[in-house]
Amino acid sequence: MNPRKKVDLKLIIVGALGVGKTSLLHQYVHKTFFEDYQTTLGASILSKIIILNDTTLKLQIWDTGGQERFRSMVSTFYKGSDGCILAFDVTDLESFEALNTWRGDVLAKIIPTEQSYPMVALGNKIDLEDRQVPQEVAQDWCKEKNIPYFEVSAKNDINVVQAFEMLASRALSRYRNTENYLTDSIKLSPEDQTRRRCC
Ligand SMILES: Nc1nc2c(ncn2[C@@H]2O[C@H](COP(=O)(O)OP(=O)(O)OP(=O)(O)O)[C@@H](O)[C@H]2O)c(=O)[nH]1
Ligand SMILES: [Mg+2]
Repeated sequence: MNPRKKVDLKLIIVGALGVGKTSLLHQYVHKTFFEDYQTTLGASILSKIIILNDTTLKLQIWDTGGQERFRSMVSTFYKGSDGCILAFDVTDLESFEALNTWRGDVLAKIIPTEQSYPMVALGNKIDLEDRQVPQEVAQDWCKEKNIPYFEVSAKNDINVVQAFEMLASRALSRYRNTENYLTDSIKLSPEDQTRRRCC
């Protein structure tokens, strides 16, 4: 019998149109990259099982389409998530400027709303020459918001695993804190017990 604990985590990836959300996810989960662009219609889910700190994590990662017309629909998926990737394209200044709005949207929708909700920011496409967002500018924004920042390339598989696993690790810590809090208070209702996803 495997003595490891198992935890299910729901993660989401958000950001402007075409910044590479789907590509990052495919690189992380399938180790593949496609040059062709197929916009994500609404949302889709990919799963990956990893082992972190002697815990088996089943990551369910929700990929959301960046198109404006899906914005209100995809925001319904934020609810109940354990962490979020904020993605932008370092060659597209507008996509970086939009991060504030994406972050605000997510924080407004997650339940419960809390300061410790895990997020990481990814500046994607660092393999390209025509950068519009200097690394320091992105770093300063993230520092101010207390969000870890990674410069990544879905195409060349740079920093992708590190970024996803940083988020998974933070989401796991938050999960454990909540679990301890609930255990300590010994006030778990049967519904709450069913809701906890640890086995
Ligand atoms: N050079 C380069 N191109 C990338 C990278 N990541 C993604 N792309 C390309 O950027 C385009 C858009 O990528 P997607 O992953 O579909 O972007 P998305 O954010 O999922 O887009 P929506 O679903 O429409 O919101 C595709 O043509 C990808 O091949 C990268 O790291 N480097
Ligand atoms: Mg997509």
